[in-house]
Amino acid sequence: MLNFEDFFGAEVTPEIIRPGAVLLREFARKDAPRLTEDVRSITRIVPFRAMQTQGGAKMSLMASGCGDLTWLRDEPSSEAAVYSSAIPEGEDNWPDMPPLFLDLARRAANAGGFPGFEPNACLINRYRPGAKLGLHQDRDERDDDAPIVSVSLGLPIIFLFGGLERSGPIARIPLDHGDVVVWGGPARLAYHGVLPLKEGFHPAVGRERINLTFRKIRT
Ligand code: MD3
Ligand code: FE
Repeated sequence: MLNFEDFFGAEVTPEIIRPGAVLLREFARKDAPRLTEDVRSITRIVPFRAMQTQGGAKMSLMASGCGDLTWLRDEPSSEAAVYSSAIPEGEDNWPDMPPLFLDLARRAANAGGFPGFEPNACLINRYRPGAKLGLHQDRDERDDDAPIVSVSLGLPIIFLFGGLERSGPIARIPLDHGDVVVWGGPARLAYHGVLPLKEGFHPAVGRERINLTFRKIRT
């Protein structure tokens, strides 16, 4: 069931970018300070690490994560991608998803028209000035029925949103602190990326942008 207050509450009006892609401007603004604190607690346990592309190239963003399972691509791998329940150092598991993460992801998915979303992983990307993310598809969750919910914190960035083929036209969408986007249905496998982060300083987050992506990974 769609939640009436999430959909029609005074706080946000959902903007449909394209079928399946719903922008909830400032949806996470109120929760941003606690979300940022939770990110800092997680990255004290699992520090941000440099990641690599499928081709083994070093990426400019750094990543951490939490949940049952999360993304690991910080080593060259013959596999397209690796999800592991163990942190790279071994021994311990990834930190649990903080209750606020889960709650926010569920509320956002609901407001975006994807009720019943139960993410089991959250990838945390960190961009410092100059960091970018090339056009790609997210295919590694092995569950295309579930949407991805993304939350932007800190410095603003220009998000690139293409179609199902790399060669198609690409929309530029500015994303700012507290903006949430739900990507599901026909938008789930669209090509996307971000332009290099511009220099700046955000009062709550500092000289960086943090992006949370909530995912349901089929194990
Ligand atoms: C559209 N992250 O981690 S979030 C990623 O800003 C990733 O860090 C970007 O792309 C970032 O894979 C973009 C927005 C996003 C996430 C997943 C999508 C947009 C998407 C999946 C399908 C279509
Ligand atoms: Fe992606």
